[in-house]
Amino acid sequence: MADKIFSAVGEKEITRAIVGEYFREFTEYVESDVIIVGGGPSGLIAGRDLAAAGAKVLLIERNNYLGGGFWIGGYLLNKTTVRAPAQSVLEELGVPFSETSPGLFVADAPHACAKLIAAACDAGVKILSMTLCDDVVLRENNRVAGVVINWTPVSTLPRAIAALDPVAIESKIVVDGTGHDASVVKCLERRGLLKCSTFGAMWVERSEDLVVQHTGEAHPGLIVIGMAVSTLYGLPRMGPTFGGMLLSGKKAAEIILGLLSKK
Ligand code: 48H
Repeated sequence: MADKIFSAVGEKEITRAIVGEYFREFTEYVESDVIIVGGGPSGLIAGRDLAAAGAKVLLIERNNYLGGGFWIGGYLLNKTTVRAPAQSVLEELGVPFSETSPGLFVADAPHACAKLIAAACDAGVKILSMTLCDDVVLRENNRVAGVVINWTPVSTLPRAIAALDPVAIESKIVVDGTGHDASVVKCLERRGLLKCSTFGAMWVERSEDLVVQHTGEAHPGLIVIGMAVSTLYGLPRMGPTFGGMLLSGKKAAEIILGLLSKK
């Protein structure tokens, strides 16, 4: 066997590769077609469909992992469920599943989540992890035209140490996929531009239809998806079932493609 198995690459090349590629991509995506805030199931499927249709999509996630609440299905058990017709999304992603009662499908949550993340990446969605969105960019008539971000750890530092401004990035459309927090919606509420409710009690038979029906443009330039829709409009919650999240993301992608075609 040869003495050396790996190429003669040292620390400086590895550091240059990481820093160089990160900032090359960041510079390119400072201006995107769509910025999706939140890498949960609704944000990932929306990003995947948009990027697959040719849109330039940047996804911002405050954690160092994607998937949001999709890794675990409820009660900390790693099975996930969807109700018909959302099993079609599992089929599309190549996730194995079974029907446990008519119209109810169960899959391994880590498998489903990993496939969804991979599908978004394969389609061309670019991702900024450990990045917190804490404000919006507004233009004429208060149209949302981008977001203000900072590295997540900065938000945990004492103000005296981290008295620094965030940076702003621009896009034609911003998507709030931040789940229960509805973080982007709340940026507008702080300015009196949108009135935000709080998600209602559990009622699965109603909630998922309502989330998909209410998915759309809540304010010029801002599309709200997934659990953020329930928080914004005070809709009932659905508990550990994810079909509404997936179909909300897919509906949003269709709406956004329509909006982009007019810009
Ligand atoms: C950057 C942020 C910020 C921010 C939040 O919670 P999620 O999984 O969201 P959805 O809507 O795609 O899916 C909801 C689902 O997981 C769920 O919880 C359900 C169905 N609950 C039902 C019920 O009854 O409770 O993901 C949101 C993502 C997370 O990864 C956050 O870390 C991220 O958004 N995020 N990222 N900047 N300001 N706020």
